Amino acid sequence: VPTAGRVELRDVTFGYPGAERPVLDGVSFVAEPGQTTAIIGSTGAGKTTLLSLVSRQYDPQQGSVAIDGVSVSDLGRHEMASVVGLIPQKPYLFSGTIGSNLRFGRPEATDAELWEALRVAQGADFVREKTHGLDERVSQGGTNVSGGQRQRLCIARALVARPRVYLFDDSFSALDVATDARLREGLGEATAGATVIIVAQRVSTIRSADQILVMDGGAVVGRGTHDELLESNETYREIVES
Ligand code: M5T
Ligand code: MG
Repeated sequence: VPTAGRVELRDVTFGYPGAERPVLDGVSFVAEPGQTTAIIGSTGAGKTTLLSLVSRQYDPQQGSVAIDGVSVSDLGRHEMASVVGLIPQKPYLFSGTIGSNLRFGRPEATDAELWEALRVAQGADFVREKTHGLDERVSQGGTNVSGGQRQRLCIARALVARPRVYLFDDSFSALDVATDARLREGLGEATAGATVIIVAQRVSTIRSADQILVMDGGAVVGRGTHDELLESNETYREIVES
């Protein structure tokens, strides 16, 4: 279990190529190993964009993004895969088998490790029901895996890779409350010691976080625990009470 993965953003400004206005403006925060940082904010606030900078799909125009003191721009693609596990808001699969998808970040993983990750991700049952199990073929646009199953496979894929940093982009909002609770309980154990950053909508997901960042219009407009923010932050109250 990793015990490092400190994420630090310093004064990050970013705009998409060709756009006139930046989407992120002066964002700074630290996410510590062993802790969960939740990010909350209205649609278009820049949450997904923020995660794409941490996973280095883009580089900021200003400021820095570092993991354990190393700028992510100094990490190679292969290295990046073992440092950061992103579970995207729109989960995707590669053409291949379920097993090859799960092994993407760590080709040497055993079948037992894949099943354990599937168990935690609440995906073992539906894979077991497939005729070919881990060898069942899936494709990018395939319909033999539902949206929710796709999401669980992406969570399992991240777990198999054992990264230092997990980025969950709205991975739990579509789950029913019971599955959500079961999944996050298992994840708590499986990701212990790593840095966990969760973009979330549900109060039950957010309130147990060690730190909550409130985003609005590309800026961090509040940070603290649930109780602290309820007390002090109007934007947080509006989001939580809506
Ligand atoms: C923030 C724009 C988007 C919005 C702003 C991903 C993406 C976003 N945008 C682009 O121009 N190009 C892109 O590829 O950036 O968008 P976000 O970061 O996706 O916001 P969010 O994750 O907080 O929103 P949501 O709806 O997921 O809660 O102006 O148009
Ligand atoms: Mg988003």
